Amino acid sequence: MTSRPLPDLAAVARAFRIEGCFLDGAHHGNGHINDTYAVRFEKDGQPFRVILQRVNHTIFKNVPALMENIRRVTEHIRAKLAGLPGHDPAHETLTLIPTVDAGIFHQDGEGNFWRAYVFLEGLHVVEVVENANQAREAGRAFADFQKWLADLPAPKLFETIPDFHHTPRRFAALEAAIAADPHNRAAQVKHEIEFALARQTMASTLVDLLAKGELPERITHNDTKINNVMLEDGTDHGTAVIDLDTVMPGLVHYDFGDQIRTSTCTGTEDEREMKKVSFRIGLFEGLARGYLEGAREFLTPREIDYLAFSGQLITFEIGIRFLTDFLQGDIYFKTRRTGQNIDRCRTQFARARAMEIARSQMEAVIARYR
Ligand code: ADP
Ligand code: GN1
Ligand code: MG
Repeated sequence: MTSRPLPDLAAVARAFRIEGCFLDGAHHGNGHINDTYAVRFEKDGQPFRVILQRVNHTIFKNVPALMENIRRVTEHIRAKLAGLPGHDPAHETLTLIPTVDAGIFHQDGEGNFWRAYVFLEGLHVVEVVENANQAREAGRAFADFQKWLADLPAPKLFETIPDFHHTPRRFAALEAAIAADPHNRAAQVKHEIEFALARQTMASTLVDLLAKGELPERITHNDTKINNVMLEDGTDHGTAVIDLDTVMPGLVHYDFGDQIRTSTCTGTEDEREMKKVSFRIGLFEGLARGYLEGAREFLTPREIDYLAFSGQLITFEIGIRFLTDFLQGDIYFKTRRTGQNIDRCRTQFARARAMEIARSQMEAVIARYR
């Protein structure tokens, strides 16, 4: 939005090793968490772009540890791809630009944390999947990402947001928000609260299987929405997985579930006309095919058994997070209008419900590609 003020991007850029003259900068992308800017420079008459990002340090309490995760993950992927024929490390993962004193982030005078990435040119993101090929490409890209990180050397990655996909704790947070109702909003969203409360038993399914050792913990992305993977211009080939703030130990179902949420439905995340929101089995088929093409070789049979279910669970989980944030006065997700979080919640619940209904069809697709 044009009215949002821009920080002094030229001053921020001076903290990084960027060889060129600053031209200008603008807000970039549609993330809900960080502040992202595309900044233009010029060197020897050639313009080029850089991404500057102010990391949300209210949400991410330990930015230095988070940045160390990102350094390790991107260096590991880069080294791995350098040895794999047909791959281009510079385009298939993010590249951090160091600060002038060789650090991986810059802290400004106000305590904000900044990082700089090489701008991934020739690639784009979509906000809503347009066809089954995009779903398949995104699925394969996230599967590759999980595969490439499977042998990341110890130590374990830092947990940047504890219990990020602990659905029962997300549910407990919703119950607390309903009880406190600090903005007197609960009365407006009775149906959504009812929908959520009726599904409490489902919430613990995955964390229980993890606790029992029936599903293995792996390194997962945890925020696999469709605008966190870059597709090649022209071909839509799934290329770089981005937004690495939540890469940490998790279940593959957190990733596949969030991909089902964002890659198999029509309508935007905050669509207000519910008739535009529908689950598309053809898009799910594309996604499942692409994901299993990449992940089949390392998944256990038990993990595959829960892939179809993960869609309804993770979509429900994100729905209750939007509902909780609405009740708490819109303090977590960025919003541009009042009611945006409740619109987001409604689309998630409509999607989750559609997946409940389509469950046996989804299972049949998984059975075909497993
Ligand atoms: P958030 O955590 O707020 O979602 P992201 O890291 O996902 O932030 O970045 C927001 C958007 O900025 C992405 O959806 C993508 O469109 C764009 N983006 C991020 N990093 C790059 C990059 N290195 N090159 C090009 N575009 C990028
Ligand atoms: C946030 O950062 P972004 O916009 O890609 C959120 C995800 C939610 C998503 C819902 C760190 O993702 O967990 O699923 O919004 N990220 C964080 O659109 O909370
Ligand atoms: Mg993002």
